[in-house]
Amino acid sequence: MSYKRILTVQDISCVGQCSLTVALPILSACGLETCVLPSAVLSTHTSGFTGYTCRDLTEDMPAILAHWEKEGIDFSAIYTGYLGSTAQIDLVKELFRRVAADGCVKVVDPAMADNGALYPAFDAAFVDAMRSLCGAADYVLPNITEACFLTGTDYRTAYDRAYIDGLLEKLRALGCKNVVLTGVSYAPGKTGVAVLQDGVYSLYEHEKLPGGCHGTGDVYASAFVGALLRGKDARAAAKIAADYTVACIRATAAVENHWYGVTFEPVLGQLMAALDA
Ligand code: PXL
Repeated sequence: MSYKRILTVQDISCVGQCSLTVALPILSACGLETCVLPSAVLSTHTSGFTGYTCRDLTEDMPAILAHWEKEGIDFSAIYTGYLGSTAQIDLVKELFRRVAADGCVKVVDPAMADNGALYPAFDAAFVDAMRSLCGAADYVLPNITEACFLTGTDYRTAYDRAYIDGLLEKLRALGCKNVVLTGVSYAPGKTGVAVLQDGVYSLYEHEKLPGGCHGTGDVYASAFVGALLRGKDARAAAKIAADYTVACIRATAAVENHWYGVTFEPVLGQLMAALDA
């Protein structure tokens, strides 16, 4: 039996159901040994809470990497989510060089923006650094806002296939081998994921549920990586992750006053079943 060890690098938002508190349980449920490199510890995530604490762990990261290297520890996949600074992006590039096993799958979720705007912590220099990290990835998973920032494209809420094709091609021109673009909606009531896998376009469309939920990007990316590492191709993994995310959003809507995150736990069984199908 092949047993895969994956490293995920992102923050721990202690409360908020995003980043590591989502990635770790989802990847474990997918049957993967999941190692973590926490980039920061925050009391909550930064979207909707005020007065959160944040301890940046950038200074600890080089010593952690050096220790792993000394121990001969390497990874079948490295998956990055929310990163706090350009220094952390540089460290991820070091990880790609120094602890990637042969054939290591590098997945970058450029978690930095949504709904046409950057998250509060980020600026143009961060976008430049993220662009360069995406160029070193096998798979990138931006939403449309992030794709626009990465490619210098005007953000639009109404668009056609040519606009999406333009984003996918410009992302590929950065050096990313495969692109999974989330939140692609060509018709009211529908949304989906556009995948450019080895240059071949596909779209998985599904129902668009009313109301957004914070953290869906992290749920989606974690489930996608889990499915990919379980041997699905990008197209199949994109579908499995989309179906799971829809189930999570539905489950969240059933919980009163749960505004800050996605209740992904009660439907983990659905993800596991989809991987075995
Ligand atoms: O879900 C992305 C995310 C992760 N981590 C932190 C965040 C956010 C989005 O706002 O603030 C700390």
